[in-house]
Amino acid sequence: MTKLTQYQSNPAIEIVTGVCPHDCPDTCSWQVAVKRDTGQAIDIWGHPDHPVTQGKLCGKVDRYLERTYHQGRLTTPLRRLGPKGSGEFEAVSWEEAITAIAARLQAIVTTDGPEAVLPYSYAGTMGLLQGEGMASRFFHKLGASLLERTICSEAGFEGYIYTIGAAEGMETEAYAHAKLILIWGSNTLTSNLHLWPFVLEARKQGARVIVIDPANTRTAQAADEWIAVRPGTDGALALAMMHVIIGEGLYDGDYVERHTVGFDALAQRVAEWTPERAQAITGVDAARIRTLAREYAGQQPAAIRVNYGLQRHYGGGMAVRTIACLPALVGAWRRYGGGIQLSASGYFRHLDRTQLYRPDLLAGRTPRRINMNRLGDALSTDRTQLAQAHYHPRPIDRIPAPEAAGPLIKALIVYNCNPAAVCPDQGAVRRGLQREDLFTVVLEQFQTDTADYADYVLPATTQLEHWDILKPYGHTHLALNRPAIAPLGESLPNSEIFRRLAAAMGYAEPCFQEGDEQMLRDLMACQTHPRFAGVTWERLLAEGFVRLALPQPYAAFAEGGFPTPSGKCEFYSERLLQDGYDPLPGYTAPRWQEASGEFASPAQSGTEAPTDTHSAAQQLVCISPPAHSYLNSTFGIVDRLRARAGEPLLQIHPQDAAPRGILSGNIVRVCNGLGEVTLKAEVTEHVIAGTVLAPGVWWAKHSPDGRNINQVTPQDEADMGAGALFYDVLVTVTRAD
Ligand SMILES: Nc1nc2c(c(=O)[nH]1)N[C@H]1C(S)=C(S)[C@@H](COP(=O)(O)OP(=O)(O)OC[C@H]3O[C@@H](n4cnc5c(=O)[nH]c(N)nc54)[C@H](O)[C@@H]3O)O[C@H]1N2
Ligand SMILES: Nc1nc2c(c(=O)[nH]1)N[C@H]1C(S)=C(S)[C@@H](COP(=O)(O)OP(=O)(O)OC[C@H]3O[C@@H](n4cnc5c(=O)[nH]c(N)nc54)[C@H](O)[C@@H]3O)O[C@H]1N2
Ligand SMILES: [Mo]
Repeated sequence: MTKLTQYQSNPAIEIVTGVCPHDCPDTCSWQVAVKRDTGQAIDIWGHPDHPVTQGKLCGKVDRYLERTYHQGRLTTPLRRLGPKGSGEFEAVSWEEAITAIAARLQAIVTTDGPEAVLPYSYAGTMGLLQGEGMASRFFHKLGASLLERTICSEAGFEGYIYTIGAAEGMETEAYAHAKLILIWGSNTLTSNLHLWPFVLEARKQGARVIVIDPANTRTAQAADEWIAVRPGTDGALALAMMHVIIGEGLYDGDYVERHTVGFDALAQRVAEWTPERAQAITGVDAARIRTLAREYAGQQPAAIRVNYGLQRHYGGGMAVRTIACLPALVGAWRRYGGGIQLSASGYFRHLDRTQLYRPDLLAGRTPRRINMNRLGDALSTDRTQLAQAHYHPRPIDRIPAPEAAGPLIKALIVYNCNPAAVCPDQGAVRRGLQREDLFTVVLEQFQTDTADYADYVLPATTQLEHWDILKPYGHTHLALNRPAIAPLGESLPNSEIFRRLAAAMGYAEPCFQEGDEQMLRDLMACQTHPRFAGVTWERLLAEGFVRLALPQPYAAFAEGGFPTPSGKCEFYSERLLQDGYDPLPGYTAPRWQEASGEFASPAQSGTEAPTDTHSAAQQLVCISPPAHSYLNSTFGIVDRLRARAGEPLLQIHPQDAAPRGILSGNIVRVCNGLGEVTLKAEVTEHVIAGTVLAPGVWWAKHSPDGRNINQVTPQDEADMGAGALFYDVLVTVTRAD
């Protein structure tokens, strides 16, 4: 008996349909069982009818009730008592908190100008309403600095768009029809679980599944083969695959002719990319690169699932841009089950959000744009650093002169985000948050690392307690979230908190009085793009989730029609050239490789593998991909999940552990010029030699010395989109005892 049938027959139970708010491609629809008499949620499960959720939640969101009813939930507004960072607060009323915050913001606007206020948010909820819905209206009216939300996917996203035109591609369901699946820079079983059943289905029909990753992840272990690649070198691998595919005439001449631009230039470019040259860079055997290229070209339809792991390096944009050329070269798009998916978010790019966000409230002002990855710089009182924090994603974009950087940030309003734990260069972020002249407000469900630095903490509702609409990035079903329970304590939805702040600031526009349901209904009513035909508020209310109006099955680009300027898949991109890049696929080395002197010149065509010195002094590349039981820092509070995650670890290969005298269980110090962190070593061959892996993201305050791995990650930008370099890090590892 399913949970649904079990509860359906019980008149004391109401079943409420909602959707997971978290930053994950799967965006699962769920059902919640609520006791009618007490209004308490007692159970939660995946929606059985959702074609991607298929009735199952992940091991984290399975625990969503534990998180919601956790004793650590914030239930009242708090005002800081102790020093910043100490976590000492007293409870105050909403009235008092809102009045004080509005007064302080008004004062800052008067003395420093509205750009001295910085909103800081990411994807604690991906909801359109509780994400930026009312918040955007508020900050647009204020004229605050604009935040460029670059922390996750921007480098790869931009790279992909140069080649394909938009973040569109294979639909998740199509993977079941592939003959070969390359999972490239993604740990599907951890971070995109609901893709896996489709992969298994393909496998049942004989497909081979290959994982390309520096770590032998659970996904790599479950696959047919693990191809171990050095971090940040995937572009070289893809170039060598194209070398073989073109050199051996394995490409699809007809598809190339009709649906791509720049083949001749591409052929010339990859001619120099022999597998031997790629071997020296990537660590992947040249013979294996050859057979991989042949398999990939020959096993059609061939599918690639590329994700964000490989673009958290300098050169990550170019790497994704290069990999995205592969399907068109071999004509993989022709058949359902072939192609590539980075993200499905592009399918929602026609969702009109102008009425929701109201950019017109800027009233002609063009506030500076701040790169969220450079929060440390943005909060600095040094104007050169503040200037660095201005968004400058492309080579043609300029950093302003220090005197033109604008006012110092005097107020930081954080919601849906935990920057003190998740941002690069934690030391710099904390120095900023410590500033006595910085006024910090944090909207949160829990007393996070960031909330510890707040002047005011405002208690926010969870997904069980508010309305929203979610736009997924791993499939094409828009979903509605209905509140299942009343807000806990005095907590309020983000939307209501910004509504109250707007009122206290004296903002008179009627849009600041609109209620949540009305905002969502209006959002759906104003959609005009054909993809939203039939995707209505009424259907969302009745069905919970609705697929975009796309054909089903949907074989994207089977007949070309790429949303690029040329309408074709762009091997050669004029737009890249205009933006200051190489217009052709190429290899942009990661920072660690340049810094360590390996392959300083990408043009050199060495055939030797790098000399592995294995000395204790040798620096190692440090990557910190998601821990299985966590979702960034969101589930760090849930005791059972924290117990499952164990302790903050550093996985290190035996060849690197031995010269340092490191054994499993030893405490190790991981440091570089930015900072240091103490972790427990796990000696394992599941990560390649020369690379260490620290699963993230732990709450800093749950870590031994109150710091996490972001002590050693840099603020520097990737080659595209001003993306983060979380995995392009060199560290020294030593025993701490
Ligand atoms: N359980 C869980 N699920 C999550 C998250 C979480 O924290 N926990 N986070 C969510 C979020 S915000 C996001 S953005 C997505 C993240 O989704 P992904 O970006 O797909 O993240 P991972 O699944 O960790 O995959 C990254 C993989 O890339 C590998 N990798 C690192 N560097 C390189 C490289 O240079 N080349 C290659 N080929 N591989 C590399 C890592 O070892 C890791 O196995 O997942 C979402 N889902
Ligand atoms: N070293 C390292 N650092 C990383 C990464 C990595 O792989 N390695 N991954 C990066 C990536 S991909 C991402 S996306 C970022 C994610 O960074 P964040 O967006 O900060 O994500 P979380 O850490 O999950 O924190 C989200 C916070 O939002 C809160 N929240 C959830 N819902 C609501 C709500 O409705 N209202 C309010 N007010 N708050 C809410 C949660 O309680 C939680 O504290 O981290 C990045 N940091
Ligand atoms: Mo992310």
